[in-house]
Amino acid sequence: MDSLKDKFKAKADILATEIKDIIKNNGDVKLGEITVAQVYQGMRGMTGMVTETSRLDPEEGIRFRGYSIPELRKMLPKAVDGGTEPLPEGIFYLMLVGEMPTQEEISGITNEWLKRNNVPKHVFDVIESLPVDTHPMTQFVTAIMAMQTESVFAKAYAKGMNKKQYWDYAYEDSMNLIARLPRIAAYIYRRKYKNGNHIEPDHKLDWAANFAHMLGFEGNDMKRLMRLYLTIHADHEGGNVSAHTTHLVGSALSDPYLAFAAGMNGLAGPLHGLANQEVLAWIMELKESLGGGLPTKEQIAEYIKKTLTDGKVVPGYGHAVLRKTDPRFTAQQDFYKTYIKHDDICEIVQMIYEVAPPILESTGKIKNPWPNVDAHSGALLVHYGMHEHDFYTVLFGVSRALGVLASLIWDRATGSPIERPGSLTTENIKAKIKAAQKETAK
Ligand code: CMX
Repeated sequence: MDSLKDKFKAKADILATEIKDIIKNNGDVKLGEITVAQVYQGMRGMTGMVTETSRLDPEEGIRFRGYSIPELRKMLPKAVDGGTEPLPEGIFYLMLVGEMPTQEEISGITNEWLKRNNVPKHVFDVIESLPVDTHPMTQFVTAIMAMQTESVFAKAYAKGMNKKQYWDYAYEDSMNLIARLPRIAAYIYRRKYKNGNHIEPDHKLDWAANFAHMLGFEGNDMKRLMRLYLTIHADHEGGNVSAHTTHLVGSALSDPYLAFAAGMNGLAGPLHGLANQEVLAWIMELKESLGGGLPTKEQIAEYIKKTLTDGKVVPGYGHAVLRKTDPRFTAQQDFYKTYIKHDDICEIVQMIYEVAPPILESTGKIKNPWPNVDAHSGALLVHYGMHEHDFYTVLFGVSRALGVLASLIWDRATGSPIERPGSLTTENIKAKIKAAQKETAK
């Protein structure tokens, strides 16, 4: 067993027993009440699942195992060659075992992923069978599905697997998947935008730097950005569409390939991960409509108002849980100020940040007028030369694998059951409202 797996097993045995005790002794403790509005409106604020890897506070933003993003940027191990941003290997380790990793433990994961990164040829063949202009997220999901042939979980289950072994095979599949995703993503990028001129992995590089290399970006800048990018997009507690879908599909004991591909289909939606592509397209449309250059704040305000009157959303703004500026936005803003200092698109992102919130607030219905993670990411990518907006969600997906697969391993280790919430018809709800009104009239 590798040392991460050993460590996980030790922690999982303790927590699985604890969870059994909690359910047995305190299973009837109430965690909240469910309202009619919550049932109709996307289950907002309704606690309905357990996710060990991270927790989202509406006012403060995400904490991974208790650590905020600024803390993680300081504390997680960096690349030994003078890296200044955390290595995503570290956030995975932290999410999986709940401890801050040492530099040595990080190198262990880098090496483990390098060992596992070979993508079977048929996966590339399947990608090649799609029209080259197929959206990169569709190519990505198709490739993950094609790679399901490699699932050790599915094979072991078919042979007859004891429940106690689920986590072990889920771990193996997850580690293999994470190791291979950058290669697949880079292949799609080079196929679609670089005439199929592919770049082999460099076995001397860490996971994020190797990804930048395979995408075709040499030098420190993109490597540093990828390390930050792949760290901060990794997880956002369990209820977001990609995490929840992975958890839900995995709850049917669908293997990690099937579960993760399902999650990625959710990430490809414009209200979730695709918003990073939308933001850039929206900014470029504004720039082009004004003939290039920097717009004024008045022009930005007008553009936002027009977006709203056209019945569209302002991409990169708002959130289902957050009620403040997303700390993942702030981390990218800080990255811009530290390493880039001047860039037109990043300046437009800043100007939108000043102009948009009061306009969104004035609609009286948008609960969070502040920017989310997607409001900034594209501007940094464009600065370093990645102009292909429709690829951005794939980068998000590669990172999101770290969180949702760490959670999936936990699900299998703690015996998390098939998910099956109840539902009502509107007739049922009307009857319940009537009964409640009768009760208060008494
Ligand atoms: N622009 C315009 N209208 C918005 C808006 C925005 N940025 N954010 C919310 N609204 C609207 C909603 O569409 C809704 O309108 P209706 O009542 O007409 O249906 C109303 O305001 C209330 O919505 P809410 O409760 O504030 O927000 P939700 O929890 O329903 O939705 C989200 C959250 C993220 C889908 C929404 O804010 C949005 O569409 N934002 C733009 C897309 C985006 O940036 N998504 C990325 C989110 C982060 C991620 O997952 O990656």
